[in-house]
Amino acid sequence: MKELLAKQFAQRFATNPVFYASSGRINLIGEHTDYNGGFVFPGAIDKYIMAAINVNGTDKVRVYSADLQESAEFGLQEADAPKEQWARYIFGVCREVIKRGFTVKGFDTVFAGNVPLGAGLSSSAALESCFAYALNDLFNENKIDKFELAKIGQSTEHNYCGVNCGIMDQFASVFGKKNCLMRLDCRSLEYEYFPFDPQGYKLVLVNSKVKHELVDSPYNKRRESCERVAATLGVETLRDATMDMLNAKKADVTEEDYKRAEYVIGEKQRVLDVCDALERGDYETVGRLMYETHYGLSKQYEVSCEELDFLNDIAKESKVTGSRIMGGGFGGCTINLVKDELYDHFVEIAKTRFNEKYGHEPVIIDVVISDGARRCE
Ligand code: GAF
Repeated sequence: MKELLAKQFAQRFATNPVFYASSGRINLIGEHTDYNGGFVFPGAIDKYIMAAINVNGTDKVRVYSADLQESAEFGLQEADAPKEQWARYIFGVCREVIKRGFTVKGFDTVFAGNVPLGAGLSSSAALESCFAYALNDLFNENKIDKFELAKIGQSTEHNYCGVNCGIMDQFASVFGKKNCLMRLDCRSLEYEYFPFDPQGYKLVLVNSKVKHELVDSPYNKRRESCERVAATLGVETLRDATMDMLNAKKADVTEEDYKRAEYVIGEKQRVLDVCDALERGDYETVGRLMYETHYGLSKQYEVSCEELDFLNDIAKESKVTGSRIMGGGFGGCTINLVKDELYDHFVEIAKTRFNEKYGHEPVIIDVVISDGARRCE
């Protein structure tokens, strides 16, 4: 990818760029817990966005997306927001850096990526983190700390892209470390690296190719439900809620909000239980908890879809250790923890049965847990 970007950059801008990259992420467990102050357990992956960048001595940013084969140009004032949705991610990052009192000057850039779009692997966080990291390095002597870089990406989603997301995706993209998952406490922002190398198992993603798009999806509505319940219970976030507290106020929340909160309360404990099980090497328990999460996301939080439920059923029938929908939901992938000896059989069955039912094969994505945001020398 670096060669491709170098070539395209040279054709357009005729100067020597610096290269930066940041990764997409998986999440083993802990879904929709981040904006509830709970725990998540993600890792960065070997699918990333890379950008070639150089300052251009103007007050304009000129961007070329090698994948879309489209360009955009914008200034750095609030009124200069580009009309292209994809360019708003980069504009938003520039604005959020400036709003925090740091420097951004005009630059030229060409970027590309291999994070499948709409699959729930956080291509948008990878893009934001790549540019946040680059602007910190190019213009600010790396004075912005890594958490602030993640928050710059998150605020970009909130203020320029219409998704009221939590911090998980940008955190994973910025902090990712090779062969490690990270348990993040989204309230205190304390985190711990967990080396992840499950002997005898593979992690595989099965992409339903149902388009996952959080902008305009009911994602923000789920968050509002959680905030309503937290307010009714008199707690800041559902992190501080228990099932007893929820049941005591059952009459004061809607049936729908009750189900949403029930899921979140269960899920925040599951993350901790998975971490404990991993430390014991108990993958059967990890897998069982993944299935529980799927059930919760499907029946209580209602962010699954028919195709993903079907893939989950196939996994169960094929004796896959753990399987669940991954990411924000409404499409995208399942994440599966599969014993080595079952892997080929599962992949074959998933492809055949899904194809029979939906007329196309799901895409199998093997992932390697990798480093996060970086300058590529
Ligand atoms: C999306 C969001 F961007 C994350 O913040 C998180 O809430 C996730 O959905 C669900 O766990 O990826």
